[in-house]
Amino acid sequence: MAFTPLAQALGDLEEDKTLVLVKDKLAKGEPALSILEELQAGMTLVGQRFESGEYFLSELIYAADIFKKASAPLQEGLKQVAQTTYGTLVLGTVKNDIHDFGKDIVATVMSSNGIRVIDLGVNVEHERFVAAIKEHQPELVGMSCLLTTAFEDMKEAIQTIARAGLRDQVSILIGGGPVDEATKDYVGADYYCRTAQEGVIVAKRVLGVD
Ligand code: B12
Repeated sequence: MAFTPLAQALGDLEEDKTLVLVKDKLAKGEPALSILEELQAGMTLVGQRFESGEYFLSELIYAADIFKKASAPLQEGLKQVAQTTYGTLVLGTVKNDIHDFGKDIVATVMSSNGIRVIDLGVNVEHERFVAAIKEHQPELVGMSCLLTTAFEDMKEAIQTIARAGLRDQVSILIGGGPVDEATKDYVGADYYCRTAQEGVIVAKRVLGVD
């Protein structure tokens, strides 16, 4: 896979270069979402290097730190003031998983597109999804999951929603690094979304918004 210079700089843990490239792109008027996609690709590269043993946990933590700094100036660009509220999304990172960058971006981008977000945070117990559905009556539930070891938890969370008799009332969207279509089928979700933006497209389709 070929990486853009920005993705490569983040993948190589070149903090200064990453921050300068983001600044330049913003100054040139590149959309925040496309800059974010490059940063997401950079984190994929970090993940690959971690998996292959080239990077250790300290590098993973450093990459997270660079990502946080690099994505901070994008927040303004990601936020638009939505005029209307089309529906509600209950969102959380599943039990046993504490990754939250992706989830937070989903929350920002969904809110900017007129979807009210109830953010349950990370390491969300299955029953908390159920309680939030009962309380907020959302049309959509979003689950973020970055660990294959937590797929089982995601499946269990969806089964818990089903056992509570609430499954037919919500569309369940899932996403996160190692998640794909096969995961969606395995855990019994309705939609797999590769990016937050894809999530918005799916959410609007479910809500009947053009
Ligand atoms: C940064 C990072 C960390 C940081 C997290 C910081 C934080 N606050 O989130 C730290 C260092 C804490 C960390 C810890 C660990 N990590 Co980690 N981490 C990563 C890394 C490098 C990047 C993740 C990230 O932030 N990406 C950037 C964001 C923007 O992308 P994203 O999350 O994918 O989200 C986007 C889309 O996927 C989508 N999306 C995401 N969720 C959802 C949900 C919905 C509803 C929708 C619509 C869309 C959507 O929208 C987002 C924006 O477009 C990944 C590698 C990777 N390829 O993902 C490994 C990775 C996820 N980690 C991994 C591992 C193993 C761990 C640890 C177990 C390491 C350890 N030995 O302790 C721990 C686990 C802790 C735990 N219990 O959760 C592995 C998981 C392997 C596997 N197959 O399960 C990975 C894949 C690295 C690898 N290749 O080996 N990690």
